[in-house]
Amino acid sequence: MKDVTGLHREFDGERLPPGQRETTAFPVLSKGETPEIDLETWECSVSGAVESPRTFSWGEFRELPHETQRQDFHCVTGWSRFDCEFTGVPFPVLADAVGVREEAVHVLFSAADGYTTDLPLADCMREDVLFAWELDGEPLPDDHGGPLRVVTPHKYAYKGAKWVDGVEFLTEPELGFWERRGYSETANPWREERYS
Ligand SMILES: Nc1nc2c(c(=O)[nH]1)N[C@H]1C(S)=C(S)[C@@H](COP(=O)(O)O)O[C@H]1N2
Ligand SMILES: [Mo]
Repeated sequence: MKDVTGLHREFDGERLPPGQRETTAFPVLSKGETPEIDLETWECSVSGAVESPRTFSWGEFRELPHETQRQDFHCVTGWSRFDCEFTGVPFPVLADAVGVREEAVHVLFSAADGYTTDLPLADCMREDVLFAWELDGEPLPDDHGGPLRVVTPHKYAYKGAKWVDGVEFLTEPELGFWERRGYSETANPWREERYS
């Protein structure tokens, strides 16, 4: 299994970012209710500044090349969970499947509960940014974003949309749900970029 729990070194930080405490529980943080999602009709649309915009059915998404990684998870409210095992599709694999155009600079993720979050394209084009459907060897629990969520181990976890069903490649930045409400656009845990 690929282990990316050492990625804090890239950011000149300790494994536990400043101001965080480690928890072995996995709290649920959602802005509202957990949406009901039917895999028969589930679709994820990939749109914007790409060569071949398309939607993926659940079966199509699961056929993309995928892998399991050991990752740490840092919530902006102050807890970190070490050694999560996520299985899914690395962001660059999805990007490759649609062909990202040169004008694309930013990405807006959207989700079935109306949540959105945004990141610069360069912050997404990392093998450790996963579209994940498994956690610790089990299907991703509904409350944690099942059937599919994004995980961003190099950012606070609000950058990872649970119940993700849209990925839009943008030519200009656009703010997501929490980013519009004062959370940091960059969200680097080792610099404690919590608020903007
Ligand atoms: N769709 C969606 N994704 C979301 C959220 C949300 O409310 N809706 N909350 C974010 C926040 S603030 C955090 S900390 C993590 C929490 O993930 P967890 O509930 O699996 O711990 O999901 C992020 N992704
Ligand atoms: Mo959060």
